[in-house]
Amino acid sequence: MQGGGLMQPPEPLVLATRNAHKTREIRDMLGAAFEVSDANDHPDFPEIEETGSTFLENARLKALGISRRTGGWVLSDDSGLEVDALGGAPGVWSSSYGGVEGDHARNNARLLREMVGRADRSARFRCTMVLARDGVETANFTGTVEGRLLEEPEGDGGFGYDPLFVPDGYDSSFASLPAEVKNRLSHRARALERVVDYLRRTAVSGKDCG
Ligand code: ITT
Repeated sequence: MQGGGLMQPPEPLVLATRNAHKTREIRDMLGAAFEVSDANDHPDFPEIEETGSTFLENARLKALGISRRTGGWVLSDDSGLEVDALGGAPGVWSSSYGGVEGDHARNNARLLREMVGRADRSARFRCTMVLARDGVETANFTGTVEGRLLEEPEGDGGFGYDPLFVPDGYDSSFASLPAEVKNRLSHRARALERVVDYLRRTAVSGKDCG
């Protein structure tokens, strides 16, 4: 999904996230056609409380909350892991599953505890993205990747649940596969492909977005 269009100045895109891992992946996937910044680059941006009960509700809260404060395109990402044997948990609560928001080691430890003795280890990552401009939602997009959970962590790349998740068709976790592989087939990659298609089709600000 590398962007071309180098003759054009890059299109500014503000990510409504404070998760630097997400930003890095999205920046790598988009390439040179977009000038990506995130909420960490804008200390004046508000903290957005994620009070929704679905990925879409939370993605909307984040995109609209930031878009009301800044011009141009704003893109949010609400994502998580759904485990079939746990009825879809941790789902929208993925980032605080272990009791401490953003503590990936605790989240993984709890997941392993909950999975003890369970034969069905199927799971998926899901990502919902909302694109907004001038405080209004323009469109939303989803992406998923199916896979299975390991019985112990493997690899030190990626973030979050990556050491426990093996995507279908592979034998290694997202954390041990090269970043280019994750960035080709992840839930985030699939949602982002749709965002880029949409921006191309609607010919944002009359420019070629890659
Ligand atoms: P922002 O809300 O600021 O974007 P966040 O990390 O809190 O950052 P979410 O509320 O969307 O984002 O929660 C996402 C959680 O889901 C994340 O903390 C991980 O636990 C998990 N997750 C999402 N995408 C993942 C990925 O690609 N690899 C591993 N875990 C992922």
